[in-house]
Amino acid sequence: MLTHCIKYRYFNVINVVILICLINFCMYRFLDFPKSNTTPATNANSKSSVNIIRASGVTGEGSQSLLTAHKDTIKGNSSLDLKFKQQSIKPTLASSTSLIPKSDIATEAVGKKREETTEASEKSQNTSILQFCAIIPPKLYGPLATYSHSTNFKEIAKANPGLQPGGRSKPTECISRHRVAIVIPYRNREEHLQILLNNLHPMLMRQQLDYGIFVIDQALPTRFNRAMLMNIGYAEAMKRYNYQCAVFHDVDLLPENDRNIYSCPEMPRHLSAAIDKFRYRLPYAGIYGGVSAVRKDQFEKMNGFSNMFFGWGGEDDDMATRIRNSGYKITRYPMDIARYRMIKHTRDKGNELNPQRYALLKTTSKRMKTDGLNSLNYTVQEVDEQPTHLRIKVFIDEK
Ligand code: UD2
Ligand code: MN
Repeated sequence: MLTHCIKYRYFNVINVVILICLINFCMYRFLDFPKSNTTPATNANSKSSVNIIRASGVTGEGSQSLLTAHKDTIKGNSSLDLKFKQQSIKPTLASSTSLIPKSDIATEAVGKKREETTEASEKSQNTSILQFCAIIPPKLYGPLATYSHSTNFKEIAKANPGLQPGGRSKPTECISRHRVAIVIPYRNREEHLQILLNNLHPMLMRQQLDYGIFVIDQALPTRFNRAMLMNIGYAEAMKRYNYQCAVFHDVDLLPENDRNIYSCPEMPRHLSAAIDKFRYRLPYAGIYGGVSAVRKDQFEKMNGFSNMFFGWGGEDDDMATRIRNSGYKITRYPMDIARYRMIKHTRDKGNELNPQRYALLKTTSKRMKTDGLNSLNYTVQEVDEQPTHLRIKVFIDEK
């Protein structure tokens, strides 16, 4: 009997074990209960990390770095390695904006640079060490409305705080990348000068230039000589400061886009490519009149402008030949940026059409070595420091 009982109990125990196994199997198969915690940690982690990326809606560059971090966690890298990896993924402008029109890329770049500059200026305030300004100035507007009213020079200076006597200015928040002498050939056009300066100063300040404005005023009675006045302006400016380049600027041209940056160019730049007077088109391919910029070393290699063009016309074409002969090329910004409005005017007395201009243009190549900066001869009659510009009155002898 005892042996029977033992056998029976034994049988019961086996039955119970089988029953438990059966119940367990059914629960896993049909009810999908959690697996035991002996499952490898890697699987669990990878699933939850990917879910985090999707759930938080992070896409593109951000998700990429998160994903990299996640993969490294799986491999068991240290958090230091992770940080390094995340930082080494940098967004590229091209990849993130490939579908945006070119003009908008410029805006985008300006925006990005603005952030950088803010950061830079904050840093500089903290450490009191100034950094170079951003390559693309952060506060540009793009297309500009031009002001046509003439205001006296004092008022213009008042409206542009930070302007130093003599028409000097440079950014205070960073070190300018460009030291530019703006040279204006001038005689008896005060209203135009007021209008120009009223438009120019705010723009040049936004462009974060270290600049000075030199108005070279030709005394009567000699015929007007625009090119020689520009040589004089260049020479006088260089005596006063270590400018890197010069912008030669007609008094009656008002810029219509502040992305037309008056910076020192790699190659001579014709800034006034599109003028309302010429229906915003180039009248001819080699035109170089109006507003142009040139680097110091290049201007000196060309021996500056000619001193021999008295009266209207030809001096700009002579310069275009000098540029070519010196191995340089005239460059221009796009036509929607290099835009100007010319203040309406008639031909000035003392600046009549120069009948010798065509004959002179035939000899540019021969003449340029001896006619220019190295043969410049003039007398300074007056130096007049105005709040908005330095006016230098000069006498030129017409032999
Ligand atoms: C064109 C050119 C200009 C120059 C000129 C021929 C363009 C846009 N402009 O201008 O650069 O080549 O032909 O010489 O291509 N000025 C005075 N007082 C005067 C006379 C002239 O201040 O009595 C100055 C002033 O800066 C003026 C500049 O010289 O803007 C050119 O003279 P313009 O305006 O009479 O000549 P314009 O408009 O035909
Ligand atoms: Mn003009």
